[in-house]
Amino acid sequence: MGCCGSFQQDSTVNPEITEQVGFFHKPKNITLRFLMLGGGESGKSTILRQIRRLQGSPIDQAELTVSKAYLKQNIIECMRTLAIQSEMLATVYNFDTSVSTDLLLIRDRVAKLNDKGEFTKEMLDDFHKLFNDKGIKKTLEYRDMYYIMDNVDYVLSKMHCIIDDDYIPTIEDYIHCRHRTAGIYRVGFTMCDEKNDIEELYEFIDVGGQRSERPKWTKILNEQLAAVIYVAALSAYNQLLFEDRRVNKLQEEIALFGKIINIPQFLECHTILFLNKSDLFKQKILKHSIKETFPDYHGDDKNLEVIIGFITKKFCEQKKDITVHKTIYVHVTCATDTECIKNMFSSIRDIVLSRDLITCGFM
Ligand SMILES: Nc1nc2c(ncn2[C@@H]2O[C@H](COP(=O)(O)OP(=O)(O)O)[C@@H](O)[C@H]2O)c(=O)[nH]1
Ligand SMILES: [Mg+2]
Repeated sequence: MGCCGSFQQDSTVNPEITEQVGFFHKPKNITLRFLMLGGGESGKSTILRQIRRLQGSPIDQAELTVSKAYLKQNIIECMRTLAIQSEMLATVYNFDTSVSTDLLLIRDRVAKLNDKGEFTKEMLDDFHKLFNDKGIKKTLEYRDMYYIMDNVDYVLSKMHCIIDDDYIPTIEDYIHCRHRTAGIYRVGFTMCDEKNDIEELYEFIDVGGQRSERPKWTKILNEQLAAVIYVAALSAYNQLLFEDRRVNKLQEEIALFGKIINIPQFLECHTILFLNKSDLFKQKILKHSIKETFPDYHGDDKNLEVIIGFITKKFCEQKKDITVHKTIYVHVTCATDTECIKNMFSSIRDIVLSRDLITCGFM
């Protein structure tokens, strides 16, 4: 792989200097535009942050600083959820999730917090005491029974640093920070091949995934795309949709994929399916059988490979017109793992370049 840089860096190249140093050979341009689609919280923005981190579209200090406010909100929201659920699980299911009596007042205080409010040192004290309580630890173990953000372990393990006034979030913090995407967000960067004769201009389009955000997707249907990247969370197989607690999240992702793959404007571009959150999926499958969601699964409910094959088939069966030849490229990913996204990026680059170079007559 050759050089890379952001679009902004490119526009500052001075043509005179370029000529003096003898770059008479101007690379050909190829634009590769990717549209990232999928339900809310499937991991689209996390994947894009990883790609930016890896491909020289720098994440600057200002962005990291902004993420601090969201990390604080994430911590408050997670602690509030744990406080509410510890009481709920104990009352409704008689689970051993109640906090010790000396923490009852703190639990009630935390259960009433507003995540948009200020994060004070007193709150950190409350969180610290509560988080070390046996009942709250048990509540976290039952996390599949209620909604809590997937970054809960990460943000709570860092709460002491994040509250510090002088602390600037690291790139790793930024990757794990949950901030709901609203609208349409574009990221661009350039790369050259080894011989420096083809300049690849990449553009990734990220969108909000919640039902309320989806009508905005029509604005981008007519863009010239190299590929649609559809991100679905494998770990959602036993979760309910945030927007409608009657709907299974993975079933909704499969149905949504069906709507997207059959849109006529997308028939000409590549379709890449990321089955994401494989780390959470691996842990979960040991405790909850896939048969609870898919009674038509008759295989071994601990065999990851077979289960993933079954889920992949569910997605691929959504293509309605069997006369249209279309390969769906499937990758199992963990968006918080940088190495995994590095391999995935190199493989999607291979997929789109081999076809685009053929159609451009370079091969
Ligand atoms: N453990 C784990 N968490 C993930 C993974 N991908 C995303 N997340 C977390 O899931 C939450 C939602 O991710 P985000 O990228 O905002 O989803 P989006 O709504 O599709 O853009 C965030 O808290 C991420 O840190 C993954 O592969 N594994
Ligand atoms: Mg997002």
